[in-house]
Amino acid sequence: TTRFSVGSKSFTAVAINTASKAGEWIQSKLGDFNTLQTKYSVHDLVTEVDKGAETMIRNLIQTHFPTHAILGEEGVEPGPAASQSALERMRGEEYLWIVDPLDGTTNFVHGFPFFSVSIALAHKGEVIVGVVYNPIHNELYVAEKGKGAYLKGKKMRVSAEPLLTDSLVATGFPADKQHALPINLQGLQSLTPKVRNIRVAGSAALHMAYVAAGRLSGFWEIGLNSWDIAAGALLITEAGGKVTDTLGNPYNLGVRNLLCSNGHIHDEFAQQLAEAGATGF
Ligand code: 2AM
Ligand code: CA
Ligand code: CA
Ligand code: CA
Repeated sequence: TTRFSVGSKSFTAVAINTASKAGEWIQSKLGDFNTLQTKYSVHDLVTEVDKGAETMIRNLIQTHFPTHAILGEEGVEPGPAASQSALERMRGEEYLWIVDPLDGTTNFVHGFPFFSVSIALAHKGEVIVGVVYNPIHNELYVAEKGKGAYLKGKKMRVSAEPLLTDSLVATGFPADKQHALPINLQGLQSLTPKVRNIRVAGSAALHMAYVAAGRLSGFWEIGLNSWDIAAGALLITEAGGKVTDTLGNPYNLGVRNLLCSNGHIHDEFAQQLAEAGATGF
């Protein structure tokens, strides 16, 4: 057993293979899915494709690593309380796979081509492998702790922008319309005049991959879950960026109010959110 493998079985190879298979299947189901239900609220959608992709991912991981634990969005009751308690139950596991089978379900449902599969592996609470896959662009983002982050065989590097004013940043409109959304709208109002522009494309994991790839200089969102963030967090740190909560505390699996960036704009970014009273609730 090494840090990244058991015998000849590489954790990273399994993560890559699994994300690819799930992503291709998801893409094949675009415009061709049946069940559509709402979960926690009318804005919280789930399809048979979310569930099918998670089952596929669980089966593949279990085949290779039967002793590892798996935390996946569709294996948890809807809503923030259940999501947090599921993480608290499982975060002490030696090996924990953290899976969002389809990040960007609303986009998938509408045929808006911006969604991803996110798979992370944590060892004793620390993310050691992170993979995000966008099947539409055929872009697979891979990071291993201490070994860098890669896109199509090329090492990724965060953007060099030193100032918020020259930065393209992204956010998400949280599903929690009562608490998180009003706070994020406040943040948006404060940030928009301070940055070059803002994008809100609907997949937290993919936004984070874009920060790692230097296509965005920062991203923040209130009220996310561990499976939205875990893989992207390693992509960004391995690409030289910074991942914290909106108050600037270092990333850990329990972070829900996320701020990530190229590092250079991080303090200015955090300060703007704090001044706007938009760091969370
Ligand atoms: P999802 O598509 O996997 O549900 C968009 O702002 C981001 O918020 C996406 O990453 C999306 O992930 C997530 N999201 C959507 N609905 C959510 C909900 N009800 N609770 C928490 N996160 C949600
Ligand atoms: Ca969801
Ligand atoms: Ca998600
Ligand atoms: Ca999801």
